Amino acid sequence: MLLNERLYKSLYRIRRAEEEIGKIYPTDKIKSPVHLSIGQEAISVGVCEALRPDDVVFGTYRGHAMYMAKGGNLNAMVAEMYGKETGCTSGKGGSMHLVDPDAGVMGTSAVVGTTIANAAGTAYALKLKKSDQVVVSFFGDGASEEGVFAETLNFAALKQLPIIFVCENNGYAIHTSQCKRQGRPEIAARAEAYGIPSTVIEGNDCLKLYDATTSAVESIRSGGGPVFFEAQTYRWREHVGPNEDFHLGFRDPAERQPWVENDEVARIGALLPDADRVAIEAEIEAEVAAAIEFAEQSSFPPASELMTYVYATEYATPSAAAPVKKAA
Ligand SMILES: Cc1ncc(C[n+]2csc(CCOP(=O)(O)OP(=O)(O)O)c2C)c(N)n1
Ligand SMILES: [Mg+2]
Repeated sequence: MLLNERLYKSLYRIRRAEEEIGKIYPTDKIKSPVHLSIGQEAISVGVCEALRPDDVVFGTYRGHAMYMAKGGNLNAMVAEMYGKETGCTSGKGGSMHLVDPDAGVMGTSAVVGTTIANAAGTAYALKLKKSDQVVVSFFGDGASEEGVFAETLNFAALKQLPIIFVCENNGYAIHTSQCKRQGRPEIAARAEAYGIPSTVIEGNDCLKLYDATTSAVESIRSGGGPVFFEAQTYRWREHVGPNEDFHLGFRDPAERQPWVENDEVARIGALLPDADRVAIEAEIEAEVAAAIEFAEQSSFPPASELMTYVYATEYATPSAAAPVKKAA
C-alpha cells in the first residue's frame, strides 16, 4: 500500500470510529468518560506510520488515536469502553486506560504526565538490553507543566535514551489556554534546554510528522539519543465528551475555523484517486460497524472478577510469611 493510502486509511479509521463513539456516548452504553482526538488524528498517524510494529508507544487519556494508529485492536477498544469482558483491559480500564502490547501500545493513563516517565523507563530498559526498538511518549501541553516532564527530559538527555517525545499542543488544558498557564509557551525550547534536539511541527501536518519521525527513528536506531517534537494541533470537541464547548466562553468558534478548513482527513483523502479513497472508506465503515456490534454482543465481566487484578497476587498474602509488626 502506498504511503498516502496508509495515512488516509488510518486517519479515516480514527475519525469515523470516534464519530460513532460520540454518537453512542449519550445513550450511556459507554461506561467511561471519553476524550476524543477528533481534529488531532494527524499527529498519531504521522508518527506511528513511521514506526516498526515492535516499537512501543505510551499516551494519555486522549489516546484513541494513538491506540488505533499503532495498530491496536479496534474491537477490544470499543468493548473496553462498553465495560465488556472482551475489552483490552477486560472492561476495567475504560477509554482512558487502553493497552495492546501485541501492537506495541503499552498504555495510556488518566493521570496527566505519568506515562512520560513510564515511556522513559521502558526506553532505558531497551537501551540496557541493546535493543534497537524506539519508544514514543505522547502527551499534551498541560502535561509539560508537571514535574515529571522536567525530571524525565533531564534523565532521557543524560542517558541518551531511545525515545521520541511528542507534545500534542492543542493550546488548552481543559478550559484554560496555554498563554494563561505558561510564562514561556514555547515547549520545544524548554526541551532544547535539557539538550534534546527539538522541532516545532506546525499545522497538524501528517506528512511533516511522518518525515520528522522517519528521521528521528533513523537517528535513534543508529545510536542517537532522544528527540522532541512540539506538534501544533487543535481539539474540535469539548475536553471530555462528544459535544462542543463554545457556549462556555473560554474559546471562540472562529479560532477553530482554520483547523476545520485544513482538516487532515480531507486533505490526505484528496491526494488519492477517488476509487481508491471510496474503497478504503467502505472497508473502514464495515470495520467500525463490526467493532460496535462486537462490543454490543459481548458480555459484562462476572461479579467474581470484581477484585481480580486489583492487587498483584504474588504479593497479596504477606501476613502468613511476615506478620506486620505493631508500632511500639
Ligand atoms: C496529575 C493530574 N493533574 C490534574 C488532572 C486533571 N486534568 C485532567 S485533563 C487535564 C488537562 C491536561 O491538558 P493537556 O495535557 O494539554 O491534554 P489535552 O486534554 O489538551 O489533550 C487536567 C489538568 C489529572 N488528570 N492529573
Ligand atoms: Mg492540551
